[in-house]
Amino acid sequence: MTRYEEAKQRYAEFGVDTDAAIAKLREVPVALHCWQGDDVGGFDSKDALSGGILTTGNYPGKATTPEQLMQDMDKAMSLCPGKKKLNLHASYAIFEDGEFADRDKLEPKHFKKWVEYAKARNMGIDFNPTFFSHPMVKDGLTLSSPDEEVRRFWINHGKACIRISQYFAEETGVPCVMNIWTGDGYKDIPADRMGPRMRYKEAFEEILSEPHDPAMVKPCAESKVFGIGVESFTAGSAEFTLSFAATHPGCLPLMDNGHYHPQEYVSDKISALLCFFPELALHITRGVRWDSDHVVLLDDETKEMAKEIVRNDALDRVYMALDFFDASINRISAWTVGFRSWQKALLNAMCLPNESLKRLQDEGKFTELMVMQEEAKMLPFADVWEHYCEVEGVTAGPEWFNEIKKYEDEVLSKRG
Ligand code: RNT
Ligand code: ZN
Repeated sequence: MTRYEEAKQRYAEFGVDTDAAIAKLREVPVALHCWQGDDVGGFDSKDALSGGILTTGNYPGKATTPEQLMQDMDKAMSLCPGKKKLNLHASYAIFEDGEFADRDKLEPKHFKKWVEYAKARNMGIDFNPTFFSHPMVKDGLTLSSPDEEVRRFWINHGKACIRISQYFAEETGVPCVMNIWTGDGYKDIPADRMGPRMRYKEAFEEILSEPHDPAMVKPCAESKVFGIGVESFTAGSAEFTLSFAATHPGCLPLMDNGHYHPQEYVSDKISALLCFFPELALHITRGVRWDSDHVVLLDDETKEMAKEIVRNDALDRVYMALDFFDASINRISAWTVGFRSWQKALLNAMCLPNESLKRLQDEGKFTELMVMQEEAKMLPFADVWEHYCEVEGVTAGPEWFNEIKKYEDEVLSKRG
């Protein structure tokens, strides 16, 4: 018997069908974010990263052209099992032959190369308007700015992004999740909190008025508790974005698990939202003391989030995207570890005896529930993971890192 066959039997004793779990996971798309590859730099502006987010580190070999970024993403994806979706930011527009369009004038054609890239790899595309790292961010504000001209510029950007999202969906045949996040806020105690929020609300509504097919374009509102330089006030707080999504049919709430107080857990919030929203979206990250955007690992909270999606049978109601950016380590390894970690968390959740554990809870058998939850942790998960990787044609063990070392030698180290 192979190790997998043995493992399969052990799991079967717990009532778990590992073959079924693997077959299911292979169909679940997870979006890989292009911005880990170049420290959220993008191609459309020379402006430094701003808007309350920050990358630290200067690991050599960063992608600086669309071709390099695509090549690097290919490398990462070749080392990850599972179905992928591409996650783009508007700042990654590709301009050809010296042409340029500012953010409010972006058109589908500026993303044609990305569509070709995605189609050739059988991937859908998610999209994000870029409300940061741009000279039209005035006093740290975009959609909530008191300056009409600033607001107009960013509303037009949002509308352009809806049209581009519609184009992505039509071209790929896969719904496009379009996430709105702005870092709008204040460093110090504001005198008016409501004004910026009302302006944000109205601007958001105007963006959503841009025609789109709600079955194919899924606008989202992402909240945040605070950002670097905007520590005292964030217009798009949790209450603001959640209420916005709740009162605007077709708009999904997006929870980034780095965007809450450190004692708040998104794993606990998923079911709360599933009671009310037909669909929701996640940015999966790892906050270390704050929204630090560290690489996702297979830690307890990551596992718990995956469990909440899987055992509530919500894989088709929760759009999952990774969101982290570490510039201090090999960026392709960062992508790979993050993507593989989330795959492990999903597979682990699918290989738990979820139904019988629920039953123990409902029968009030709390001692047995604790015992069984702890015993389930000792099942031979690594053997199932290895088999899944084999089926997906990728390396299961740490040998994948040799590929990266080789790539660093042959490709990354030659970049200027
Ligand atoms: C920032 C938000 C946002 C960004 C990306 C680049 O705190 O998490 O989602 O990370 O849009
Ligand atoms: Zn995010």
